[in-house]
Amino acid sequence: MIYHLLYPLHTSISAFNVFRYITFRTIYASLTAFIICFFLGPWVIKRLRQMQVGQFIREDGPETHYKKSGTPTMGGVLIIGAVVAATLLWANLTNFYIWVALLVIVGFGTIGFADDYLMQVKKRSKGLGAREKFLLQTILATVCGVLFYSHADFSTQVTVPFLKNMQPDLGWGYILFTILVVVGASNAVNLTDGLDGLAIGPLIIVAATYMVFAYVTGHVKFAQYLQINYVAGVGEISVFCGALVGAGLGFLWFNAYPAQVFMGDVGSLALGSSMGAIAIITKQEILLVLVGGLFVIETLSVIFQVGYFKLTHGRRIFKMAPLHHHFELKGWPEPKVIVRFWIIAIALALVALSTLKLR
Ligand code: 57M
Repeated sequence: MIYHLLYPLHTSISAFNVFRYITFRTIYASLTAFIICFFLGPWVIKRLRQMQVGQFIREDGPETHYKKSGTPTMGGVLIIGAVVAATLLWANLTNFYIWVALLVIVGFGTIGFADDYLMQVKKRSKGLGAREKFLLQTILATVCGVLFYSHADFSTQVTVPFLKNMQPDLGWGYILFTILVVVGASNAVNLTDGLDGLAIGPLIIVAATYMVFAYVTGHVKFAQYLQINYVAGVGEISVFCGALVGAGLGFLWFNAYPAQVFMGDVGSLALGSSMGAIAIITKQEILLVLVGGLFVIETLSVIFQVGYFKLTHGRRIFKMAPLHHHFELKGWPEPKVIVRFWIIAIALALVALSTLKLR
């Protein structure tokens, strides 16, 4: 809105020219989202406590988690609110990709909210239920896939990292591919969100990495120089990524060990799916496996553990899956697991950024 209100005035006030620049608006979207989370955080946490949205802690988990009982959850509402407000303020609202990104974060957030609400407030033990949740996620991701597919400027070719000449065209199959990426990413983040700051830290790193990809993909000269596909309008997604980074940092302030609030499914599903949608929009779809590699590792640990557990009638590869529980049970203090996982996430993001030059 600020862009639409103030940029047109640049003809009389030349300083307002600055609102044209994506870089400037990205920085301010980030600061706006951070300030919203930082200042509204204590109030939201208090309200969640009053609503008795306190986390129930499973007794089959690591013992160190018992003391977390009663920590308010559903802090994701704060993150989503901050991202949406900052994006509406600083982005160009005539941009198609911005609206898809907002649809994804609000839509998946609503599914997560329903799940949390049924579980935490209505005290229904299983929330929405795995099948209902998966069906709703698939429907929403299909809508996104159809939106991309029917958008004239959007290519259904997939970018394969390191191989610039290999770009398979999936045609309508791109809709199925979108479902896989968006639903997969949202569930991967959900699985990872099991220690203080464990999910939000890498999410900030992923958003910052894709902020760079979005900017260069939407910039004719940079795209040409880096030999990546230029996609008109995608640069605007850096504003959304900036808002995610700012909101993530603001939330981390309260979610840092020992956490005063958890994000809940409302946060994990919304942020994970946004990550998937951004990877699709920037045409760096497969690279998400590397940028968000930590989430992939956590998910694989669950797949292997559950598979092995079933095949061997109760034997395990890890002490407990997802992987963070394994290290906790090995006796690593929680902050050590968290910070080491962040370090891995940063290293993976750096490798992913290097693909801009390695192709
Ligand atoms: C939800 N939820 C956290 C919080 C957060 C198939 C199976 C592997 C699925 C998996 C599962 O259910 N995962 C999805 C994970 C929970 O956090 C809440 O959930 C939201 C995210 N959806 O925002 O509201 C707990 O995580 C801890 N937490 C923090 N800090 C945070 O910032 O400490 C969360 C955020 C919170 C809190 O303790 O209560 C969760 O872990 O439950 N299931 C599992 O992860 C279970 N694994 C398992 O059963 N493994 C088996 C195999 C054979 C399937 C095995 O390895 O033997 C474990 N989860 C727990 N206890 N809590 C098992 C034991």
